[in-house]
Amino acid sequence: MSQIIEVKVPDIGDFSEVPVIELFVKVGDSIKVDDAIVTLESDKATMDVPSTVEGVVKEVLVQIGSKVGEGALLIKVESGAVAAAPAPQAAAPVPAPAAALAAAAAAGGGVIEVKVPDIGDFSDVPVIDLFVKVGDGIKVDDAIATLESDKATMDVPSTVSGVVKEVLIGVGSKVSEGSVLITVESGSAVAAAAPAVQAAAQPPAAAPVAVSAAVSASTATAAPAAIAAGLPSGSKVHASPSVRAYARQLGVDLSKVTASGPKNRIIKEDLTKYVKGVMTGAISGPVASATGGVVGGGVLDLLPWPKVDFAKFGEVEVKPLSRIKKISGQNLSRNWVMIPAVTYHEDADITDLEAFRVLLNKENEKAGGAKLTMLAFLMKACVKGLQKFPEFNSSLDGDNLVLKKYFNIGFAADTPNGLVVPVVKNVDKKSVFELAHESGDLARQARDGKLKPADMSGACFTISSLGGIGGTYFAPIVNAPEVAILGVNKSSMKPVWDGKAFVPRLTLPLSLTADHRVIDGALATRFNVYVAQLLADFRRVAL
Ligand code: CAO
Repeated sequence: MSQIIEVKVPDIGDFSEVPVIELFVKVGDSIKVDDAIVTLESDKATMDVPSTVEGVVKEVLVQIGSKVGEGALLIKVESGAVAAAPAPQAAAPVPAPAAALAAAAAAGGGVIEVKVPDIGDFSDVPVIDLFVKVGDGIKVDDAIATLESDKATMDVPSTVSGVVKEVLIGVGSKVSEGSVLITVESGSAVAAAAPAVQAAAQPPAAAPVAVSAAVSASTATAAPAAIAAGLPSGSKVHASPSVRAYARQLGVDLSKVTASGPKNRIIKEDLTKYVKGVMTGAISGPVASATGGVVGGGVLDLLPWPKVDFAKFGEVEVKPLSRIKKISGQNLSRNWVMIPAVTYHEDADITDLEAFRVLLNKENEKAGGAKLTMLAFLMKACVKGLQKFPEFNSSLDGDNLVLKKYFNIGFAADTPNGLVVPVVKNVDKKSVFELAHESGDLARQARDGKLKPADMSGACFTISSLGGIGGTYFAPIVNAPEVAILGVNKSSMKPVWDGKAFVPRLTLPLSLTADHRVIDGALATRFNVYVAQLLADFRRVAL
């Protein structure tokens, strides 16, 4: 017996009012299960909505440009006897694990394997986050693990409710479609209720993960395992992979965010609201201690990363980012977006200082001592600057400025694996020789990948010296929660007017980037002028 079945937009994550950009069916068409009906395009992803029934299209209720959300009616289909769907919504094919659950339910509960569903063209995908352990109670849709391919991060949700009996993967395991993740003992009560929930609520088997993958790929925020491990896992919260990735990018602990989405899901707007709350001081949280102050809401509405098939234009090689690059990339992005930073330039006359350094090095060479570097002199001069202008030795914490009474200087070190920032502690209490020795030692350890976390923490101010390489000026990015960073390029001889004639002077280009919320232009320029004076006549450091 034939019947008319409505085909609606399934759960498409956190999207609503999504425009239809392609329409594949017209009245009279024969359609099969999984045939695409429309393509929807959100600001993050394009996704096909497949048919969940077989039959003949009787009515098409959308057109290109229509805006739809979950539950919007797309088409009506007259299904013949072939259509298996007993009721419109229940027509969605039950994913494989749900079918297993149904079987278990029929048997009055049991141990069910939860496997990796269809994840598109990915295989041997590493697990970067694991949200469950043996003994945990788990519900349908609770995230079990996050997988990270080279293209996307994706959460695998549970398709059953019950108690986790076995966890067959760990962080770092590689999985593919069909790999067993966990086994769950479903109670008979749970099992009895679950099949109906599954059939009604689950979109077609391939849809959730495929859509999520597209979203994550387009936002291009695959979270490095190290960062994910460093942040609270958010294991008991519901959020799509794109929202999780966005939260990692912003350094937000999802368990602190109030959910407003369906089934208590955290949606992007919840995250934005939380971050705005932190920025304005209405909520205290990790973002506040990292940045403080107020950031305009628009800043957070990031556009998706452009996705280009480069191979279309020529040969390419795909090389994974190093762990250091992934971590520093996340930090740099946050600091670049969230700090209203301005860079101020100054030239320091280091003619006499360089002559003094060369002289000391000659003497020292004879004595077999360590080589004095310009970096060591710069550290000493900067600490004098921090002492004279204490705002430079501070960090924002919400509405407060934390002024530090110790003087630790970080310095950017270029290593084969990326940029790291070792920290020399208590620079005010050390001689230039000691600073040269210690910074040289730390730079060596950085290049050998031997720095410990303690060697890279506690900095008050950072120096980024490109002087050994070249360059004229650059604009370094403030290393939050510090409020300023000094960039240094290669010194060069320049003609300087001494009132009567041009004289050759060795000139060191300085580029100071400062957080404008703490340091305004006048203060920044005073700092630069003072440091340049110290470098021009280093005797002043002793005063
Ligand atoms: N002007 C001219 N010459 C300079 C100079 C300057 N400002 N700074 C250093 N030099 C010279 C040194 O005197 C040395 O010359 P000699 O070998 O003849 O003595 C040579 O350049 C190499 O110095 P170096 O850079 O190896 O040593 P350093 O102590 O000055 O710097 C370190 C150490 C760790 C800062 C450096 O090796 C490094 O990694 N720099 C890159 C930092 C970076 O990537 N910053 C950008 C971060 S993005 O914001």
